[in-house]
Amino acid sequence: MNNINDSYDLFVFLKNKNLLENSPEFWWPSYGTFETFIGAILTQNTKWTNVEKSLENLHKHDLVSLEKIANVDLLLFTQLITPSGFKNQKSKRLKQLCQNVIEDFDNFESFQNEVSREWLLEQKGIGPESADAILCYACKQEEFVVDSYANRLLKKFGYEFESYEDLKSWLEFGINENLDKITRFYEFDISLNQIYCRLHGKIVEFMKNKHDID
Ligand code: EA1
Repeated sequence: MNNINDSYDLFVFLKNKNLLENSPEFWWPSYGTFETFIGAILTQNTKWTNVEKSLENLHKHDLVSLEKIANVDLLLFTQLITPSGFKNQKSKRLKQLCQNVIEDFDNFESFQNEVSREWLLEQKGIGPESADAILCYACKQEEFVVDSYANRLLKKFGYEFESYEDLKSWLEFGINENLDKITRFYEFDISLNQIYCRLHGKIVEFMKNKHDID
C-alpha cells in the first residue's frame, strides 16, 4: 500500500506510470483555445468520447468560434451537440455564455486574460469544476481542476474531503510547497499551470483506465 501524505506524493506516485505518453503536452487537446471553452461545458455529465463527436460536428459546420456560437441558429446548434447529452440545456447555456463573454470582454483573447473565477461562477450552467477547467485549460491560469476522478482516487488512499474547495486546496498546496522538486523531474522549464494540467490529466487517465493503487 502506498502512503500518500500530500499531493506531492500523489504526483510522484503517478509520475512514473507514463500515463500521458500518448497525450498532448498540456493533456487537454486544443489547450488554450476557444474549443476548450466549449469542451469544458459539453463534457459535463458525459464521456469525453461523446464530446469529441459534438466538437467534430461543430468543426464540420465551421462553428468553433465565439462570435459564431453567440449568433448560431439554436435548433441547428442543439442538433450538432446532441452526442454529448443534455442538448437543449447545453445549447441554450453555451449560446448565452458566448453572448455574455462578448458583452463583458469583447473577444475571447481578452476573456482569457481578464476573466475571474467569480465571473464564471455567476454564469448559468457553470459550477466550480467547469470554472476551473475553463481557467486552467482554456485560459492557462493556475487553477487546479477537481473532478469525481480525483475524489475517487483519493478515497482509495483513505482521504475524504468535505468540499470541492477543500480538495482543490489540498491538491494545490502539496504542489506549490514542492515546486523545486517537481520542476527537477522535467527537462524543460515547466510552468505551474502545466504542472496542474498534467497532474489532473494523469489522475483522469489513471482512473479511466481502471488502474489500481497497489
Ligand atoms: N479524456 C481524454 C479527456 C481528454 N481531454 N482526453 C477529457 N475528459 C474531460 N478531457 C476533458 C480532455
